[in-house]
Amino acid sequence: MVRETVEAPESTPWQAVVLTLYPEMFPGPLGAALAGRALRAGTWKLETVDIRDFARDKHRTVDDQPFGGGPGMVMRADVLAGAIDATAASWDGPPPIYLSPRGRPLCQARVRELANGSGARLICGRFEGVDQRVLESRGVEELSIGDYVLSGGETAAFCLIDACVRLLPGVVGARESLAEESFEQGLLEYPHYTRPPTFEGRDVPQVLLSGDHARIRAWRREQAEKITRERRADLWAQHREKFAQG
Ligand code: 9D3
Repeated sequence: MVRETVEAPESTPWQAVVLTLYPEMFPGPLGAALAGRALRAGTWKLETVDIRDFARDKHRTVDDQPFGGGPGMVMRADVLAGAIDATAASWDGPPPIYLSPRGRPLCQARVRELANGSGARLICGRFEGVDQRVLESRGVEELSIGDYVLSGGETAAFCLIDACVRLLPGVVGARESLAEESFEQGLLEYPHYTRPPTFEGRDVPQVLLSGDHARIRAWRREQAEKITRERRADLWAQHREKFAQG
């Protein structure tokens, strides 16, 4: 009988490559807690590339004034292209991602796709933005983390990487993943309580102490729906659509 040798899957960890003018900001918060533990365990790895290393002049210039005028500076296409291309040969993951306030909003579905792949190559901008031509020529995807203004892409990169890493196998326990599935029905979470039963005169809702698990489940569901309706009309409409009864 012929038996093929079944090799263990080549276990190359999920990889984040971050192109930035501030490599000293990394791993930063990703070196602590859940993500930091997973980093030290070899579940994922982090590489930073200093974009300034790809400047060509003696002043190591990475930006210039915008053609057409206007405020601020723009990151040069040639410098950024050099940094992207230097990381391309060893990369078998998706096209680079530019974290940008004009990107499509990052969502959990995209996070899941990225976490299921081999990694993410992230470009962190500073200045007003980067030259449009390098985004086009290198097939760059643009992602935003929300409608507020950051001072640069690095903190957005922390968010994206953190969201991916916690989905990698073994990073978060099975209990939490199950809890997440119910959250993915598209509702915000119900309120939580623990000891003491009275805090500054405020009692824990009686139902949670009743031991009646059907009533507790119904109460939590009610609360989740109420809070979603009040805070997130957009999520609520989506939820109603998905679970419409006729
Ligand atoms: C006045 C025009 N500004 C756009 C709102 C210019 C501008 C402000 C801030 C350009 C870049 C930035 C830096 N922001 C990011 O790099 C960024 C970001 C953000 O500011 N909000 C949400 N998501 C992201 S992802 C990267």
